[in-house]
Amino acid sequence: MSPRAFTLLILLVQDAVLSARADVLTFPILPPISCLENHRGPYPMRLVQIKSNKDKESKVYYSITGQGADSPPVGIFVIERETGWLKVTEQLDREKIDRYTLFSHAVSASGQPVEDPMEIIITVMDQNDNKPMFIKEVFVGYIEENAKPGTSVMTVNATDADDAVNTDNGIVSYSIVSQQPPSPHPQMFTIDPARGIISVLGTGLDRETTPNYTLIVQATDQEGKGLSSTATAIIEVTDANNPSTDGILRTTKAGVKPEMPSGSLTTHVLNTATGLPAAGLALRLAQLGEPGGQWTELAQRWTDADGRCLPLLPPGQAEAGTYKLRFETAAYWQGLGYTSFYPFVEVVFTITDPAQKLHVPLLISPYSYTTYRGS
Ligand SMILES: [Ca+2]
Ligand SMILES: [Ca+2]
Ligand SMILES: [Ca+2]
Repeated sequence: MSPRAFTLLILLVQDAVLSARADVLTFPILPPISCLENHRGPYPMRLVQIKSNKDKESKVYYSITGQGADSPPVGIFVIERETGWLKVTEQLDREKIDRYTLFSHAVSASGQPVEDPMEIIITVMDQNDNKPMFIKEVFVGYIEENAKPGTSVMTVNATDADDAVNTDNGIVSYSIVSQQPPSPHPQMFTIDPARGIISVLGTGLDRETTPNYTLIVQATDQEGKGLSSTATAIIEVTDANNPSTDGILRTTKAGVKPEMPSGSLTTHVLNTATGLPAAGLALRLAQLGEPGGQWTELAQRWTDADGRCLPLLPPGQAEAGTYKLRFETAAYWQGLGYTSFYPFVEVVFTITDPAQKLHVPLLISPYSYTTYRGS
């Protein structure tokens, strides 16, 4: 039999179906049928009518096979046995399945095939139903205090589940929403909108006056015009004389003496729900006794308006060992009218080199916390 005898008639073109350029399409040149995800329906919704020319000679019955028809997810697509109307029975989700390959079959009343099976491809068209999502809640970067404008600091990344090939629904654009503190300039950093690379914009980075910056970064899809979400980028400004956190003192210029090592332990607490310092949060430092495993409390502090407190171990008082910082997070959140999932947060860490400055920040929301080794 000639395959050209099998014709496909696009009889109903709803806004869910946008592919048909002609009303009658002849096998084997079948363009994909497009169907919009999240279409409101009502369901079942007619897509196309399949028709065999053999129906002039005798009664023809239609059926479909393939993914979404008789293999999982079964029953997304059905065909009316006698009329050949192909229908979609429920809303499609492009992010789950973006393309279905079905085969239509036509048989006579006696069950004999009257046509070769015909391939029908249904592509699911995208709607912008996913926000960009940062791969982390908090990103941490380091920059040397004498870094020149243009020096890159760190990269932030967000993903978007939507289509970034045929639409801009999945194309993410990055921006900086805020910078804390806004000194010495409110725009000390800039971000590459396409790549998420944060780099130095302003001059005057100074570890002594501003040891770190908190940026709220935003990812917006549709190349900056669509849905958005935010994350926190912490930038630690490192000492030009001691740029690393490995505890090795280096001299950057000949004849310039490195700073005297000062063993001190500091922290700061940031509320990532607001991007602002967490003020009035109680914390305690304890040291693990060896042997015995008893914790001995060494210091108690409250965070100030900048989320900071006096050094927990003043210079010269650190010794190698295991320490624990306990942050009273529940009381802090309660004070703001929130319930915290974490009644307190304990960060246990090891000091191996007492001469090294150590900074242990904590970033909190009612449902998450992050800590990292600062400098
Ligand atoms: Ca979807
Ligand atoms: Ca989508
Ligand atoms: Ca999107």
